[in-house]
Amino acid sequence: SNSNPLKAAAAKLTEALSDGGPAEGVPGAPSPEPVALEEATEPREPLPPKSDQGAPETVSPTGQPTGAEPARKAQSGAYLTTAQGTRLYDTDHSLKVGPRGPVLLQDHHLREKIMHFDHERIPERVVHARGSAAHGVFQAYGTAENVTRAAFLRKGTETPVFVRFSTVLGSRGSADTVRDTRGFATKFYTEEGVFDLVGNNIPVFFIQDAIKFPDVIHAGKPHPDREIPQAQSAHDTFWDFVSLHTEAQHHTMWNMSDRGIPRSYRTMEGFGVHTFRLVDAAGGTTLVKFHWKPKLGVHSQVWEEAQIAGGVDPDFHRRDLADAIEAGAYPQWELGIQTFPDTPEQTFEGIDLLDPTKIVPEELAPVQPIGLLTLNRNPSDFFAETEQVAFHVGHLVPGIDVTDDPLLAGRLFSYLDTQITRLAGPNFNQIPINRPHAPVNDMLRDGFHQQAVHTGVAPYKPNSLDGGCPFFAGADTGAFVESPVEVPASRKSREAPASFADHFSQPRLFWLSMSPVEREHIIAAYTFELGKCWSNTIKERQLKALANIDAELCARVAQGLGLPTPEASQPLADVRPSPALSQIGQEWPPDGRIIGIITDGAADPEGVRALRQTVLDSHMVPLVIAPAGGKVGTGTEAITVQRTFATARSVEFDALVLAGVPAPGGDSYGARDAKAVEPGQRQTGLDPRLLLLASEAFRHAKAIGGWAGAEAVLEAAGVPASAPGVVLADSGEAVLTEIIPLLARHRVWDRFPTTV
Ligand code: HDE
Repeated sequence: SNSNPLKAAAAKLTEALSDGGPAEGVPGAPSPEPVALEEATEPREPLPPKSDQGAPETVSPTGQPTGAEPARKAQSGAYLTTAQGTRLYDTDHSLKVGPRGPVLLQDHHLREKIMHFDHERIPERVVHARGSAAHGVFQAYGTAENVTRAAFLRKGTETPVFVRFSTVLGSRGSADTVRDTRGFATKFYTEEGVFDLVGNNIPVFFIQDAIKFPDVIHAGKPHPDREIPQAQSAHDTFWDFVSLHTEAQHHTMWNMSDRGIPRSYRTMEGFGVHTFRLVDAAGGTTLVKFHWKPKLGVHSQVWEEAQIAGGVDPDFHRRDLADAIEAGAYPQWELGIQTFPDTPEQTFEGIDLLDPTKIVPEELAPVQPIGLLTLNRNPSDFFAETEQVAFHVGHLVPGIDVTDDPLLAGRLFSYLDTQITRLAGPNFNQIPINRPHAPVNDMLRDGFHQQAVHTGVAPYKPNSLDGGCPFFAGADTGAFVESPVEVPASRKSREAPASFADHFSQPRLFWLSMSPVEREHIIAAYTFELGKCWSNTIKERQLKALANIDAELCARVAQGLGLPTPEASQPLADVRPSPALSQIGQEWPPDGRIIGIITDGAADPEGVRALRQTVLDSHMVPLVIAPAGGKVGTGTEAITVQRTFATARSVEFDALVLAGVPAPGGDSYGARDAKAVEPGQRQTGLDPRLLLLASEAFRHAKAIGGWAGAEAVLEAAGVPASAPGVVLADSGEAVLTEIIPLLARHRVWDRFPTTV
């Protein structure tokens, strides 16, 4: 109504000021009274502990509330303000001389707004740039109490956690669905300080010594001249390196297996990779490997799905994680440990525990569950939380210590160092997501982005001016005490132990542990990736490495590449397979699986509604798919269409159920949108997008079915009623009853033709 914006703003301001403006409470606990210095040269009684740096002063040095509660600082009050808190009346027009300019340099709001924008980006992580995260809780079973004194592993203890999943090679904006290793990093905010378990979804690594990390990453990243390909290993430099540097063959084999293309972050295992050393209350030590076991089982995409999802939904995993948490389907993992006696050799059954390219098969050392992780809250600010979280393998708590794995040693340096560039200074531990929940009383001072307003005059030890504060803890008062491990005397050298020289026995163990379908996938993956290489020398060299792993694997890949099959250059290792490595064979709860319910919008709306409810009652997620958006059914019973033939793609669904068709040959699923019909598909009279949905789901070995006339539609899509995992019944619920046991094994594996 008031056309003059200045006047309107002034009126608003007057109104706000007259009633004191909206109430803006300053949250946070009051900080302890500052201690006045009485006599600077006199030692005094010990000071009370300094306020926790983890919660910066809510009172400024001048005694005013600072509004320092970080999460809300930027968003308090009803009015738009400058960064200095001055209220604004316009943010759409720069200050000009008249409506056509010129723009005035004195426009402080314009300059502040643009200056801040210009600096909004921080460097992405040099590896693991693409990720997503969630908050949760870790509940300890108490089963590790006999091997570690870590307080957060005591029975019943609940510890807040923040978990970030990631791919390794791609940039921050790259697709989730690429073939790659996945990061699985967990920050435990324990009462004894932060413990970070910075793991991957693959239990071995490409290299045995940290000094090779820049080499493997330079080889895996896009080619330096054209910067392609993005986020994947299917290129010459990667295969050049791993074929020359054969200790990478084991990790590469896992990448080429289904583990390289997870179905979801919720269905990945996690591994600490290195061997760690646990310390019990009496100082006794045990060597361990950490495992995360997903409650929903380990499931992967098939390669064609991953490729399609990369195009239609590059955020496939990010969306899945956030949606599941929002829906209340909280993902869970059990933390487990494999334990080994801490002998001077640090080997177990002949396996060098300090070699990060080796696993210890679960059949030799079972994984013992020690606690449960539940992710139950999505971040509210991606940048503040997911992007700024800083993990570090050196964030350890009493009871958990490192070993001499040379890869781990390099990581212990790297994870602090990298934050100096990424988070621009040494005070990244004060960023809210990185703050310990335990009291912090360090003597680190100053530096860029210092948030704390410290008290006291003596940030050094020993001191008398601060009464000797702060004091040392002992092992009995929760100090982190390194276990006094003996280091055998030797001479300095740049060399690896002889046990690190075996590069082929474990990739062979992995290969032999796979089911026939999984072997087919591995062959196809090597053939695809090497087929993307340009240099025959590199392909031939990688085939020679495969020849040392398995003759059949090598021959099949060579055949796909059109190259001769080389002979093995050394005898093949005599290994016993580890059935635990296969993803196929076990059964898992169907919880959280996504069931697509296809309806033409007209036929049997009551049946669709009932099926949808049954899916929900079975702890799964129904998505109703119809030719167009809107509602199915009428009145209060109507249900919302969540995907249309234009937006649905098979990769999203774990199973598809097709609602009945009124009469055989009826046109209810007919192609209404003539433009959607592709040449050659017109003759069926059915919408080609529907046929694609069904045929893809069938090809990817998903359970598929329908009721009351669905058979004809499925036949037209090339889905024979007699094929395994095709369920036809009288009602949607009857179909679902038969589909649930199929989902337990994730896919209808019998549908894959296998030749190995
Ligand atoms: Fe990392 N790694 N890494 N890495 N890593 C980083 O730290 C590094 C390794 C892993 O979600 C960086 O903050 C070196 C193994 C995860 O924020 C950097 C070596 C394993 C994440 C770094 C390794 C990992 C990282 C990049 C060889 C599995 C993402 C940004 C010695 C056990 C954490 C950052 C997140 C991130 C260095 C090897 C897992 C540069 C030098 C082995 C999950 O510090």
